[in-house]
Amino acid sequence: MPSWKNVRADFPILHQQVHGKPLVYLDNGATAQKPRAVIDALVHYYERDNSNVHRGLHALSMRATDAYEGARARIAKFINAADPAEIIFTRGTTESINLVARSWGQAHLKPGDVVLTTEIEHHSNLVPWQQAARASGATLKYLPVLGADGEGGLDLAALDQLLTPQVKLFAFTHISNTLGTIIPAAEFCRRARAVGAVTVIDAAQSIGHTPLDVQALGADFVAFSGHKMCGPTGIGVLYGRRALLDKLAPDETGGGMVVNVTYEGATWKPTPERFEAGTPNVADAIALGVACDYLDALGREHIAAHDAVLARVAMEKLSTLPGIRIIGPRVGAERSGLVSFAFADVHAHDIVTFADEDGVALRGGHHCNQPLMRKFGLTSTTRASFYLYNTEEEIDRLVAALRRTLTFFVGT
Ligand code: 7TS
Repeated sequence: MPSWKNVRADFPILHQQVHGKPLVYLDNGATAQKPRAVIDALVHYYERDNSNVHRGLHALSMRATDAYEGARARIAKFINAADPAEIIFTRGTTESINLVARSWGQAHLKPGDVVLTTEIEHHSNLVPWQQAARASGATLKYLPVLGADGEGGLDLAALDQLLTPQVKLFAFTHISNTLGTIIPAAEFCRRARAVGAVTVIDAAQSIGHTPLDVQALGADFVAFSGHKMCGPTGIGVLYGRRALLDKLAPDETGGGMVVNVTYEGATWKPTPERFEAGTPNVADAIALGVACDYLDALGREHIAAHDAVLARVAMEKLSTLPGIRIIGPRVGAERSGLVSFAFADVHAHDIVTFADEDGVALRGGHHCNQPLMRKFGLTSTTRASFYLYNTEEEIDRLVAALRRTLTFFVGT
């Protein structure tokens, strides 16, 4: 088991004061902080190897190409993809999902087909499917979430009725960014496969927090962002099963993804290059490979256990606050390392502002889950989201900040 206190030393940004108080960073669901190794990889690349990839025969270009393709192989290993060609570099989860929605959607969806998603999706795994359905004439359906606060998880009984042979694609999140619910992704993939539906897993919130094996999950496509797993912003991945990717037309075209171009037309390179038009984000891809090394050295199973402890402690302590409404799984139930809550008389933005004065970074808003918020009769929640460098003492700082806020606004 890693020493979590020592882990903090790897993250330069954590060692600062905010408004005169030591920073407590609890906004990891939005983006995670970067360890020194990842920052160093970026500096090293720009100081020594910066060059365009796949194009030059000079030493720097070859070094950059080797490092870029090495990162692809490293990430394939990180998620146990069968083949590095199944890793397509994108800007992040949002772009990865859009790529599938446009490329796969255009080729496969027609009127009468159903795209199935769930009521708990982030807008990035919802709006692209609305667009794909609109463009193709397919129907979009939602697997409901149970309970007035989503505490019942997704409705597994409804899944039987909804997963008909008309369903061509089932897109769902692995971990909800607002509820903290962990979805039984392997079971969903198995049930989707039984009706011939392609699966898309939004792994934005799970990739850096729990072991993820695309083959064990049986997923067709998996989307994630580097910045939520200690990697840089601006880089993410679309994993796709080779057999599916090889049949898929590229979404973006241009330099780097073509074999032969005439004035009349062009032919595409094989997977994955044909999905990476233009100069790729070389530096950030390389640094993402280093983030994989960093997380694997700690052990993602240990990170998941650490998250679970922090979630349990936070749930126990937060539930003692007067008037708190916690959404998602109840105290004692399995949840990921994030907790969203609301108070009837205090707006989330006031909570976040007060907590910030105490050095505690939280997120308040709809968390890109507007339809879900509306279903719960809320416009916003406050969210504390934990990661490997957070401690139980920081949860005490969070609770103290919330008590101060409540005293100011409601006098309790
Ligand atoms: N899917 C989920 C489940 C997410 O939590 C997010 C980002 C995305 C997709 C989009 O990822 P991106 O890297 O392409 O932006 N979630 C959040 C959040 O909860 N607060 O800020 C960003």
